[in-house]
Amino acid sequence: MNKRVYFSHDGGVDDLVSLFLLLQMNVNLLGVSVVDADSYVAPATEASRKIVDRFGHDKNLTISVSTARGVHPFPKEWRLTTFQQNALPILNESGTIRTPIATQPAHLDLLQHLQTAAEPVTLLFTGPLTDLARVLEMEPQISAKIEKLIWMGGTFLENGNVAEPDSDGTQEWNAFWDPAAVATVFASPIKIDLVSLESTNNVPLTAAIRQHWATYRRFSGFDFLGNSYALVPELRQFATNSTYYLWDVLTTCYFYQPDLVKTKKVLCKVNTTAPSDGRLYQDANGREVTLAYDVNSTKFFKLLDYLAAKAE
Ligand code: AGV
Ligand code: CA
Repeated sequence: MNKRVYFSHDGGVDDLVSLFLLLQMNVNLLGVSVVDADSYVAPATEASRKIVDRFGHDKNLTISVSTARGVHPFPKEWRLTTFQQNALPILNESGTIRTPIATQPAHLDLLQHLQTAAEPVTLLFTGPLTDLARVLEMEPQISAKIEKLIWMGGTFLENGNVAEPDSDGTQEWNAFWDPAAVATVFASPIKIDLVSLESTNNVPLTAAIRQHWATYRRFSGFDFLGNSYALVPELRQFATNSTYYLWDVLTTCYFYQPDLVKTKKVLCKVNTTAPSDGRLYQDANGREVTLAYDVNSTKFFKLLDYLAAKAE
């Protein structure tokens, strides 16, 4: 298996862990871009470069930086974890960064990778869709170069994961950050796989998984997982707005091993009017997406172990 993939992430703990995991997979990772959404983009970019240096098995990659800014910014408390993750000693042992920053901003970097690709490329997005929407607006026919989009975003559940005064609580955050971008991408002919809250709600961060990573901390991949997830709260007595799930990590593992989840086809639209902007809803006249709605968590955690053990 050697899938060709371009990865766009937004610097959260599970975004950066996703980059770490992608680097352990037997795939052709063409490019990586970072968005200033669930992070601050400068430390998120530095951390990405250091992860490629430390865990990239000498892959040559450049990291591009997005100029996009959200309609509804993420809470500062969540964005701050990027500074801590970027400061982890395991990423800073050498004291220098080798992996370069791309000369072009993220949307142009993505466009160039697609234009020069000999075969269609899979897009893996674990943050908002702004840069893809920009590319589609600039060059609509570029969708022919996109094998499919795998996106961590959205939900059809009654309750999303946004708790903000200008929201009705129905949205998932990556969709809420830039609802118009979701509408632009949905209006394109691209094939879309959604890893939404339906499936990610089944994989919360727990004390048991923390303990598992701690037990194996003598291996650098597990140490990186344990230290990264030490920055965010696990599920305790009940789910709160801050409870962390393995959202992006499930999405990245689904890209590698699609049989981890159950999927179904859904016809849908996105709302772009406040206070429901960013809400997905089923509609017989909507566009088709493949929705992951359940996950085999035993298989999922087995793949995580396999990948973490491959790191050196
Ligand atoms: O909505 C999930 C998305 C994922 O891409 N992000 C976190 C993941 O990177 C936003 C988010 C929702 N709830 C959060 C989030 C929380 N409690 N902490 C940090 N980020
Ligand atoms: Ca994310």
